[in-house]
Amino acid sequence: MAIALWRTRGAQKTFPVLELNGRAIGDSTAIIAALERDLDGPALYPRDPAQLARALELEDFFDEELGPHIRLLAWHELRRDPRVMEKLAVRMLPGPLRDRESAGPAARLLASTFVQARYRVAGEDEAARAREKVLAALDRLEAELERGDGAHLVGEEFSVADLTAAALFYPLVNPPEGPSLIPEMPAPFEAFRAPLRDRPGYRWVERTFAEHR
Ligand SMILES: N[C@@H](CCC(=O)N[C@@H](CS)C(=O)NCC(=O)O)C(=O)O
Repeated sequence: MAIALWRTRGAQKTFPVLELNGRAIGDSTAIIAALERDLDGPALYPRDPAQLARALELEDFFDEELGPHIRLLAWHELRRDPRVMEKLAVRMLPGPLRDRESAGPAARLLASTFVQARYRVAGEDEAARAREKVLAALDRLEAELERGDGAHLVGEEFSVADLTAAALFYPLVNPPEGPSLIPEMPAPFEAFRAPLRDRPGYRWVERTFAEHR
């Protein structure tokens, strides 16, 4: 958080932060807007104004209605499983610290304390609500896919809507093309995930990572 605040001169405390043409831009929505404006390359914004409005509405939906809830759920389960939490916390340490034997328990304690203080992840009621929100987002993803060609959320091209939905479902699906920060998820998270594996939305996330990442 300190680094993000420093790079964006106090404007943003989360990552990602993109440095582009001498400017540090925080928040993925603003980052994508800047990339569309300032760089040539495959467009993430549909050209058709009506499709663009729909794509931005879907970006906003997954950003607000999926992102915070899937994060809370993942941290909730990780925090309850000291063994997996320690593995993850050690992977996030800078190189030289990672190799010290005593670093594991300290990193776990620090990570555990931080995520509870920052996101209030310890409550069972909050975790149950997060599960409902993730399932509602999966329902919406599938409903939107049914409206179109089945491969894309808006139109027939990969857009900001596909990018946002697939990226934010990453902790649930954990596709092989994604970042490999999470060695394994705790058993209760696996139990939540298992019945979803055959859902069209879950499969779409796997396919989208395989084709576009
Ligand atoms: N809506 C923001 C969410 C960013 C976000 O939550 N980033 C996480 C890492 S993926 C973060 O930096 N968390 C640190 C914190 O919230 O303290 C975006 O799309 O950029």
